This record gives sequence, C-alpha cells and structure tokens, in this order.
Amino acid sequence: MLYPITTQTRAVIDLGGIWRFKVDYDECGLNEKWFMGMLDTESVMCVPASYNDIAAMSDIRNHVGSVWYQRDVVVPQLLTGQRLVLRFGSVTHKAHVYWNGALIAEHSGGFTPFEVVLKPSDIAETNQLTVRVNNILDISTLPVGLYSESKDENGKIIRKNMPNFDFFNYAGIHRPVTLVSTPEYFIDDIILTNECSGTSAKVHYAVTISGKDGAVDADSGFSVAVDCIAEDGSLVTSANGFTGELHIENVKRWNPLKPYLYTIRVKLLKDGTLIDLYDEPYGIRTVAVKNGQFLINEKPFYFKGFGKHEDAFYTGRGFNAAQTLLDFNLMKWMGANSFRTSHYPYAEETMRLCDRLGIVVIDEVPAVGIHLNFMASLLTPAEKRDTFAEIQTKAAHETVIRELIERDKNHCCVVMWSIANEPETNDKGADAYFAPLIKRAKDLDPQKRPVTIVTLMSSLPETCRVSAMIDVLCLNRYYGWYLQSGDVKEGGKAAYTELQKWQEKFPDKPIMYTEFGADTVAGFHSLDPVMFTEEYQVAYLKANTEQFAAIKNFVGEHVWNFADFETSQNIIRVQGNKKGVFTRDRKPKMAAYFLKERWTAIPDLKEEESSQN
Ligand code: BDP
Repeated sequence: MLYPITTQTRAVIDLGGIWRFKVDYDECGLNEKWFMGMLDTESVMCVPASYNDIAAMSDIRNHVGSVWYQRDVVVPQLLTGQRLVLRFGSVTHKAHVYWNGALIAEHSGGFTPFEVVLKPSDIAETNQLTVRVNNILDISTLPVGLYSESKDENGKIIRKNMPNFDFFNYAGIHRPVTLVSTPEYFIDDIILTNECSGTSAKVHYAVTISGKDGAVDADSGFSVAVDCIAEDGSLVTSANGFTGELHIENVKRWNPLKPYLYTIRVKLLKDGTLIDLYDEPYGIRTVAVKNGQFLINEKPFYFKGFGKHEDAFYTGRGFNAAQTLLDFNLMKWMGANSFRTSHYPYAEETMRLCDRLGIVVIDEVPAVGIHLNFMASLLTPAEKRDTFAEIQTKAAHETVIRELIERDKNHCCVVMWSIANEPETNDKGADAYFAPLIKRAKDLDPQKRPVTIVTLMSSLPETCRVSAMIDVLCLNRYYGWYLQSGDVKEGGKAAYTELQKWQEKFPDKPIMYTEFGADTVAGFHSLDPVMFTEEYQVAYLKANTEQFAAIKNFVGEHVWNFADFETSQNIIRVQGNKKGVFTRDRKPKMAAYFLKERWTAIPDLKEEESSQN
C-alpha cells in the first residue's frame, strides 16, 4: 500500500484535528445507531492521538470497549472526477468506519494502515465521517489480551481487558487520517529490489496499475516510465515498462547513519499524456546473513541501540513527529545506529524518517503475548495453560505479517522482520505454529530479508523449539535483574555461559541481545550500586556488555528501553516501566553517558572484514 503523497496528479487532504468524541460505556452505540446523524456529545478529541491521557478522567482512560469519533468532511470541487480514497494510518485496535451513516470499512489490527474508496455518488456537500474504535484484546487478537466479562450487583456488565504484555493499552485514532485523490487509472503499488556489484547496481521494479475494475495489464494502452533521480535532483537513468531494471553506475549506497536516497519516479502514461505520477524514496543496500555475521552492503554490521515504544506524555501512542525526531537525534548523539519497533509496527512517517536518517530498523509485528502463562503467572500464580492448544491468533498473525510487509517492503531502513516477541517457544506446538509464519514472511518479502523471533529468558539452547528455524538468534535477557537480582557480577557470568552455549549450538547464526536492562528511577543514587539506582543501571549494562566481545557471532546490543514508558498497573511497575536510558521526558540517566562512550568507540560496519573472508 503506497504512502499518501501529493504529486502533480495526486492530492492529500489531512483530516486530523479536533473531532467529536463519545465513550460508549454501555456498548449501545451500534443498537442506537450513533453512526446516523450528529453524535450526541459535548466532548471532543484530538486526531491523531490516544484518547486515554487526554481525556483526563480515569473512567475514560481505563475504558474497556468502544468509543466513537466523528467529524464533517467537505470534498473540494476541484477533486471532482478523481478517485477518492479515505485512508487511516492506524486505528487501535478495531475500527468501523461510517460515511454519511453507511458502514464503508472495517479493520482489525491497531498498527497498520487501511483505506476505502469513496463512491462519487456517496459524496454530499458536507459529509459525516464516523469511526467506532474498540480496544478489546483477547486470545484471538494481536497483541494478545486476557479479556473477561462479569456482572455487578445491578446486572451491569463489567469488562476487564488485562494486557498480556508490558505496555499500556493505549487506543484511539493513532495515525494520520487523510483523503487522497488519484486519477481513475492509477499507480497502485511499486515493488523495488536491487542487486549490487562493486560500484554498479541494478534496481528491479514492478509496478501495478489499477482502474475501477481492478489491475490493468501492459496491453491496455497504458505505459509506464520510470526515472531514477539523484539527491541533487539530476536524472540518473530511466526505463520503460510495467516491470524493468534501472542500471546505475557509480552507485551511492545507503549505509547505516550515512544514508543516500534515490527517488524512483513512476509515471503512468496514455498516448504520451501523463495520467499518474508517484515518487518513492529508495536506498540501495544489500542485507545478508552469512557465517554468523549480519552483513549490510557486504560488511559485518553491529547493532547498537534500543528496543523502543511509541509512547509519549499526553498523546500516548499517537504519532508524535517532534518526539520521534528528538529520539533519533538522541540516538545519533550517543552513537546508536538501530532499534526494534517493539512490539508493533511504528508509524509510516517514522519509517520514512529512518530511511532518511540512516537508522537501521528491526521491524516487528504486534505479536506479543503469545504466551498464556507470561503475565498471569508473574502476577497471579495460576494453573499452567497450554498456549498452543488455546491460542487463536493464527489468522491475525498471518494478516499482520502480510500487512506489515506490504507496507514496509521498499524501506531500506528495514533489515529484518521480527514475527513475534517472547512467545512460549519451549512448549509443544511452538514449531508447528511458527514454521508456516516464518515461511510466509520469507515468501511475501520481495527483498528476502532475514526473519527472526525474539525469545524470552526461559527459551534456552536446550529447550527452545524455534531457534533452528530463524536467521538471527535474538535474545531478551535480564541476567542481573530478573535473575541474579542485585548481583551484576553473577549476572554477567550467567549471561556468558548461556551465550557460549548458543554459539556452540549454532556456529553459523548471528546472535544479538534484543533486550537487556534494569529498572532505574531517575535521581536515585547510591555509593553501593543497589537496584533501581542510576549507578546500578550502569553497573548492570557494564557487566553484561563485557561478555559480548568473547562471543564470536555476537552482532549487536539493543538495550531495553530507550525511554521510560507507561504500562498497566502492577506490583513490578512504578508509574510505568523504568528501564529507560532516558526518562519519559527524554532526560538522560547516567547510563546514557556510559553507552555513548561505549558505542561511539564501536564502528557501525567493520570495514576490515568482508564477506569474502
Ligand atoms: C520483556 C518484554 C518487554 C518488557 C520487558 C521488561 O519483551 O515488553 O517491558 O521484558 O520486563 O519481557 O521490562
């Protein structure tokens, strides 16, 4: 799905701003047809943003179920005759979209875009756009939630939605809502891949053209012309055809923190007249896993960075351009080169920014919580559940993998897909559940990037059933925090012992830490580094990072987390998760300086070794 941009042939109208808003406390909005006519409310809400913190009242912040958004939309006359598409960057987690009272779209999954074409006959002078947003998560959704209903003494239904993951279940219209115009026949999709050989490169492209009756083929009288344009605006090379190749000499490669973006300009023509035009930014680079190394542009890459969250004061999980850019500038300040979109796909705007800044991304689907004993056993010890006998996430999982790869396939910043975070990989059923999903990701990705599953502390070399199937061993490990609590020395030793076992068992697979960290309350200090102090966080990071150099295939370290973030309430969280190297308002803890010193001394790419060795 192409990102909405304005070009000579396309217009984008932003529908963000202040919308009417109503909480559906009794889930009666559907029956009472709140989608017909003006929403009966005095309340308003900002779009894009999570509604939770903005509403200020705890019954809205913690509401389980539906809320309704509404605004009027006027379509400018100058767009008459154009194909009009209503597009949502994301609605978390389930959306029902009504246009002048009629249901026109439904989408499940809170982190991927969806769109719907508006029929010209449905467009009135002023149109009413209403969206019902539902935040319920259960064992068939991703992320996974533990949903239950009970009745109070008056027979009123009480809904409980316990997240089976460690972040606050923010909800709302989280990303831009746009009205996009395209010509009637239009560029529907562009697939880009490349091959590099020394200083030259070939970019292969495949363009899909569609009209009102679906895709059209090359015999339809339409033609496609493609230009490759350099950063300075000069034309590098051109090609013709729905599919083809662009040959580039003296290619400028996209490299970590040293990005270079070509523009691939696709033109749809009929009898020499321009019908549609779309510009896709494209960085040329290669990615491969070989001999236990992670290669970018045929050189061993070392991941330095974080697991992050889309999480901010006031706007919650809503797209926040200023904070996103600040985060990347802070990362660059400390020599970080990469992050993982833990635990869901991030905004398209963020991915475009990463292409532009040269930030390397491990792109994760929202498959978190596929472990039915995870939060439950931690908080309220219960009988062990059989995750793969009970879980019903297969269909949602197939969908999110397809939607993420369709959305992000051309991004040079994306070097690996993560198809789950901390599932129960020790239990029987894990291999049967994940093998087809790994295959699906590989089949769907035109660039054939590596695929991983990020594993939990208990997934050990002796027990983990998925490690043989994935390309990179991505480990979330908390030695010296959840294990060997208070003793970083013992933690370091335990980390080393486990890493050595992985190295022995899979001598050809790269290994990295995708999470390691310690909760740290900013401003807590002690001479003897005790848990929760800034000194302890530094000691913990030091003790763990000291083990890495001795592990031959160790290819990277992502600290958990970039910044403190909001979670639901429980006995192991203090107004959220405090493992941030920065506070939630982006003030550095001592660890930021420790990591800056360490990371600025480690090269992003090892120049001296190459894949030929
Ligand atoms: C891991 C999860 C992450 C948590 C983190 C923690 O992947 O979402 O926030 O540990 O406990 O289990 O801080």
